[in-house]
Amino acid sequence: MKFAKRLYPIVDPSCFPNSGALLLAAEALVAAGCTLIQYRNKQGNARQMLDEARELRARLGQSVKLIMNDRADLCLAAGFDGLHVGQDDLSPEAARRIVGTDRWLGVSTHNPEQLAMADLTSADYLAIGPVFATQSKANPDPLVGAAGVRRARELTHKPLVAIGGITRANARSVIDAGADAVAVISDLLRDPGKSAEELLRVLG
Ligand code: TZP
Ligand code: MG
Repeated sequence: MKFAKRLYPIVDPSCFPNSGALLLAAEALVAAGCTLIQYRNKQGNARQMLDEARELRARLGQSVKLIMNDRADLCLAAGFDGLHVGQDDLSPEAARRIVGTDRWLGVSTHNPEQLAMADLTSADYLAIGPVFATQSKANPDPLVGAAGVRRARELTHKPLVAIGGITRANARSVIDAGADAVAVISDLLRDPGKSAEELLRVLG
């Protein structure tokens, strides 16, 4: 696989006043040119998550790749295109058995050891972070900085996503350090369409 665009937006209901606002933001991201969106919900129950995920799919159509965070069951139930797992979720191989080979599987890592281990799995892409300070994750791992992205790039040939504190101001430096794409939550919250256009522009 290859990322069509260098921006990987994540929408998280904890950042929006209600479901309608999240759906509008996702539509604005797509209108701005985003072709891949992750749905990340750390608080909702399974029923709420599935309802919202199905609504995202219905509103955005099939041309956008939708990635479910954490939950293989909801990935399948909502008809999503991929699953993203972290170090405390299903292992990459357990997740792969559920989602199959046609869906994308991404794996989060936070240091060179985890990155090297994940590189040995069937993951389609790897994530490294947090690169910079972030308010969007509870109990974040230590920051890896641009140097951590550079080290990760040396350790894998898989597509590499950098995450954590990435903004219009620093996104280019993260790509220059070797990331193929940047995953962003907070720098897309204010005026998502315009923010995404600007990010896409600086990412080139
Ligand atoms: N994993 C590492 S940092 C992070 C996640 C999910 C949050 C990224 O959000 P933001 O607001 O772009 O820093
Ligand atoms: Mg997870």
